[in-house]
Amino acid sequence: SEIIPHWLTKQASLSPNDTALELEDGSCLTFNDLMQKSQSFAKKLASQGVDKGTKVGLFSNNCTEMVIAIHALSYLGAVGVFFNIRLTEKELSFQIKDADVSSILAADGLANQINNMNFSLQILSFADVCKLKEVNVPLATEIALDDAFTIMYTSGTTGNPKGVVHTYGNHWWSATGSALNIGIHSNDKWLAVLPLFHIGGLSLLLKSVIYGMPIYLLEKFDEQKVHHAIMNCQVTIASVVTVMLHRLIDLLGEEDYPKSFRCMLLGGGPAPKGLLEKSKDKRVPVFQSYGMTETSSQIVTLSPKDALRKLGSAGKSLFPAQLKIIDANDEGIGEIVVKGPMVTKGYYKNKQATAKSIQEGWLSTGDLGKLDEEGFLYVVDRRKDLIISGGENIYPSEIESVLSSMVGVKEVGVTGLEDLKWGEVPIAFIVLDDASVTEVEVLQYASKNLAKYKVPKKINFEAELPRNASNKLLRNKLRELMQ
Ligand code: S0N
Ligand code: AMP
Ligand code: MG
Ligand code: MG
Ligand code: MG
Repeated sequence: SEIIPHWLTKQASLSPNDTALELEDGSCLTFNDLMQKSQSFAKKLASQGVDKGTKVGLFSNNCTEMVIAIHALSYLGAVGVFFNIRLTEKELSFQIKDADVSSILAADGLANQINNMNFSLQILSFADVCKLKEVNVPLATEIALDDAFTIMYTSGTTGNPKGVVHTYGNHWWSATGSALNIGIHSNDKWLAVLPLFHIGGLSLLLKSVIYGMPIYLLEKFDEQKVHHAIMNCQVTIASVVTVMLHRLIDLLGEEDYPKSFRCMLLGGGPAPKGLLEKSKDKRVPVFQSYGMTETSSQIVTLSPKDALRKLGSAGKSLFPAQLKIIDANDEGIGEIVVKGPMVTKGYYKNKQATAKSIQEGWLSTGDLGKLDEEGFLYVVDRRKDLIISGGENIYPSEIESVLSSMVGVKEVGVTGLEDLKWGEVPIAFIVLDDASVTEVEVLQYASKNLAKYKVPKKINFEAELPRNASNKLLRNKLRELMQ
């Protein structure tokens, strides 16, 4: 394994007094502050037995303590398991067990929520950790690029969610690959408003220490606050998903963002052509990117020089990465497969799923795309059945399996419906074997077991569901039932 110096320690020695983190209230942490606080946090955590390879769950919204906790884990060689804070007890329970999580660090404001969930493992709020005594353990001075650093769960067409393992090397190559495309400017300040528990958000923290660049951290998305940050706080780059860009463009009106704002990095789902055109008209420098949890964020991004000329394209693969389209039809549309050092080596303790997705380093994304004559990627369709609502992934099978377990429900089919607010939302079609079951009851049951964004926006009761000759559910025919 290649060895590099610990990245935060290195940056703290190169640029001790430069800003690492800036908050809404104007307060800042320098790289030296961030190193000191992270090392102290690490020594406190060590008192709880956290050391190399320990899986530590993180349940937090965006805040300074979360940033500190993440770097603290790296000083101990521990692995961070990132939980989506919208998940229910049932959903979290699976991930905690699957990832062998031994303790959970929770944001102070969320500790109650997760404590009420009755997990039989240690839960410490960030404030709890701060009260612990430092133990004088040796902290990492180096990073082995092949070591695992983070795990994030992602669902699939069937079966349980899978833990995507990111090594330090994956994050390193993601950050350098991005820099070789977007460049590093001395005045750069990257806005982090995407949740840090998804890869698009987390990747910014690692870019920060590797580039020596400040992050402007927002606790959560609020279009007014993002607008303010871009207009008045010298943010030069922001990462957003489509729904965020929609709301920002509406707010922008006839104003212009400052000239120094050089990149609105759009990812995490389809980029509607209309929105891209509107952004162009308003001189918002949108760069579409394509990536996923498995590729440690963007692996294909439109470069500044092509952004206007190739509107609608996700660009070319980043410098260290490769891309090809396989099994193309006569229109050239086929599956997007990618390779590069930012691609995960696999799913946690799941050799079978890993072998199915990654062959000789090539990751099968399941997404459909085509290349134009100059080699620019156009993403045509998402992975089979995947619904993306406001940047959150939803698989119909997950909802179907939950609703099918409800008493009185005989069959369930779920599909996505276009939605003005979220892009797409899930809707369910249900055949009952107890006619007295109501929509309200189904929704209550769904809310108990599924994260809010996965709860179907509409329940349609049907006499039967469309199936083929071998009795397989035809999800693409479900919508026709509504007519
Ligand atoms: C869009 C967000 C911010 C919406 O949240 P908002 O408006 O703040 O909602 P809340 O006030 O929290 O809740 C209001 C009600 O709305 C429900 N709700 C919340 N989110 C959703 C949703 N997504 N879909 C449907 N409903 C939602 C709440 O439940 C609540 O309901 P009520 O009022 O009834 O209780 C938020 O959803 C958000 O942050 N989304 C983004 C998530 C994200 O990060 N996705 C990207 C994941 N993918 C990746 O990271 C890989 C790609 C990538 O790396 C990347 C992505 C983007 C840009 C760059 C990159 C890159 O490559 O670097
Ligand atoms: P996740 O790993 O949860 O972030 O999901 C990533 C998925 O989002 C990809 O596999 C695609 O299906 C979708 N996606 C990401 N970028 C784009 C894009 N530029 N256009 C269309 N879909 C995208
Ligand atoms: Mg996902
Ligand atoms: Mg809101
Ligand atoms: Mg497993």
